[in-house]
Amino acid sequence: MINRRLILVSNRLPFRITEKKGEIEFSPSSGGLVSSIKSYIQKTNSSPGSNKDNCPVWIGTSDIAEKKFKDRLQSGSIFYDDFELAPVFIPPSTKDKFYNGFCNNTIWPLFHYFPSYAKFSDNYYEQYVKANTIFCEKVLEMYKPNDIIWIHDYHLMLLPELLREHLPNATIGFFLHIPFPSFELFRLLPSKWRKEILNGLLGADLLGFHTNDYVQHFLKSIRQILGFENTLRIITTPDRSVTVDTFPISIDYYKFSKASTDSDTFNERNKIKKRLYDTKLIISVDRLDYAKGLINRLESFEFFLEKYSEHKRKVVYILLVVPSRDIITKYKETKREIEGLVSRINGKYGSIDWTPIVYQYKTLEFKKLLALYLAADVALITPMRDGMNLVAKEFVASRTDKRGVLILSETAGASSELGEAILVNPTDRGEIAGAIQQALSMPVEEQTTRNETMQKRLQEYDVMKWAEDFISQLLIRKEKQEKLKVKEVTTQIENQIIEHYSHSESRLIFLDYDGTLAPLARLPHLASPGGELISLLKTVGGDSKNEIVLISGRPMEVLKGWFEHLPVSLVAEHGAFYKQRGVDWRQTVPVNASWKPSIIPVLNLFTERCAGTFVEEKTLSLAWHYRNAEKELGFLRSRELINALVELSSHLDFQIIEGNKVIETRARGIDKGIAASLWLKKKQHDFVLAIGDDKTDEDLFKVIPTTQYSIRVGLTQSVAKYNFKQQKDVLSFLKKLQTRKQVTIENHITNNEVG
Ligand code: GDG
Repeated sequence: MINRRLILVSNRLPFRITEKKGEIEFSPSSGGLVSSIKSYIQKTNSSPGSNKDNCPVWIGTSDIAEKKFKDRLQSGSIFYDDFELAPVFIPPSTKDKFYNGFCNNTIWPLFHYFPSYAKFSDNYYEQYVKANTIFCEKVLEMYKPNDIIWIHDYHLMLLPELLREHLPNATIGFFLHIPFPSFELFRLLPSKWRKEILNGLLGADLLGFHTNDYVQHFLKSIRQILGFENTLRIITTPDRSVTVDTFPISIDYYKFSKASTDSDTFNERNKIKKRLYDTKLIISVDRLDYAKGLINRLESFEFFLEKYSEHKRKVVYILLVVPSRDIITKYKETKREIEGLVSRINGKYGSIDWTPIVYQYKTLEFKKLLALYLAADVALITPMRDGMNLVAKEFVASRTDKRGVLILSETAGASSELGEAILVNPTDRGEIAGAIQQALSMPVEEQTTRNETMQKRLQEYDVMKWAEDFISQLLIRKEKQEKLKVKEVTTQIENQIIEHYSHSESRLIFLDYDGTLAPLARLPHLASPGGELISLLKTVGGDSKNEIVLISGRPMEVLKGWFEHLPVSLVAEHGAFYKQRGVDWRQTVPVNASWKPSIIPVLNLFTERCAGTFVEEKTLSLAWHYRNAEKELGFLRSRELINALVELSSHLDFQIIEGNKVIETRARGIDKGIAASLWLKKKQHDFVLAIGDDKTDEDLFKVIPTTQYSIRVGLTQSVAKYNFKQQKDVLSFLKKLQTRKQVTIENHITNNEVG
């Protein structure tokens, strides 16, 4: 049970807000989001609704004038339907360019794969920034420590980061209700905007998308544009980690499944059935939008009437289009086109007693909408692109009679969960016509089986579960993120480690080489150890209580040449080979290197394509270095190389590791952690320390006991306990460790002598 307040932020407040006789009136929303949050609050709060301090806050705009709201607000906050409502007011000059401009004339078409409809206007973007800033101010005004902030949708993609700047520790989630497009489309946004949008989103702790495809598209854009790597679905930025995951939104299943038991709804359904007599009914319900595929759908229906002419006079298509954004030119044009097509098809095929398409451009009362779902034989939902599409889910859920066939576009997010529908390509008129024919003649048993399976799935993950899942994941991720936070080594921490070191008898110290003991060099051979380091290793390694392990990605030969004469043990190739002090080299675990010949040509190709890069071949790994390439090109090629390698890694036995300006491939089953465990298991040590600077050292840090010490060089997020600011801090710390020990011993001796 958590009793943390929830702040929801969306472009619009999710209630109907009207003005009657100068007074503002609220009426309930039929949207699933409100009921899901209410259900979540009931489940998680000990006293839902009764405690106004803890009731969820909803921040958003409304069409009611600011002055009216202000009059109402003078009497305190607005509480409605168990929510505290906090209206945001965006000046008209900003609102139009923000909402109709950037949101719906740039982002919406681009994210729905209509790039040619997208307008790229600086002024639109400026107003988008401004509107997000106004939202930010409102959230800051409402925010209380410990609140959970959940931001919704493409209107507010800059808001997470704007908030993060003011509230560095806040818990912030973001959910995108529309598709996240492939990188090739996203990159069409001007550089500044696309970077700012991605950085804006990364201000959140958890980012939710409807489908795995959208998650993958987003991760690729992050890699290509910002250069931040991800491990599975966790993105590592220089100072934080952000989780990206799939949360397919759903509906209030119960509300729709009980529809048929409501007498008004059922009477309405019967009225429709009676009017149609024995004519079959096809329905569709969409907001007016070119992305909903209405034009292709109408053409497909026409094609159906032509090709399967036996259905003429035996089928009616009710096309319900809900008014939306009709001041935007493309929407106006779509409406005109729909109306032209409807009238042409009706004119061509209709007769006095039969109109093939019944077109309505309006919003239906909720019960009438349900009646339509219940009366339909076929629901024809064929968007060109749709984040999810709730109508498809609502239709299936409402059919407790298990009848009715759903035809659904494969490009709607909902198709990932509704595989028992007849899935179609929304551009393929022949396929859609065939699907209508198949649906109209589908045996009742088959309809029942398909619907039952889909209903079960929808019931299991309804919108209540969706909200619960998102919020609980957000809290879990936040907790994990805290553990990864950068914690710089302070004098106090240094002293504590030195103190522990001084009083220990058996010490194990793992030290990475490049970037840790020596600064990173332009070329690997230029980073040879200097005299100061060699003498330090001699002293520290020469202490009989110490076992020093130099653990590096370098090949055996290099480590041999540089360190074999010193009192240290060595680990080469990220753990593939090791050499215990005074003993010969050994291979850590038997692994397979048969993948190498397939990878070498790929790396060579990238070397040819990018001047200054080179391939380093080791026994069980290959490294492509791009430190000396032109910065932008090197980075771009490194992203392309990762993508090429990711594909190959699905059928070859190697893993990809991204280091500092190097992409490395190495045999699966070896890492620095596995090698370090050999030492940790061999003997009990009362002091363990590991220092490293790179991603590959994270495996090492993970195996260091929690009571001991791990330090990552650089103020980067890490599983290591602490961070050093820079490489040169390592040597000075090692020196302090050594000297302090001597000082302590000397003091001890002196004190004894005096005593
Ligand atoms: C966006 C994404 C994603 C429709 N007509 C009437 C009416 N509706 C209700 C439906 C449904 C909702 O409106 C439409 O939801 P969709 O999901 O189909 O589409 P968008 O509005 O584009 O929503 C979409 C969604 O966000 C959620 O994340 O699925 O992909 O584009 O609930 O029932 N309701 C009433 N009368 C109508 O005439 N009462």
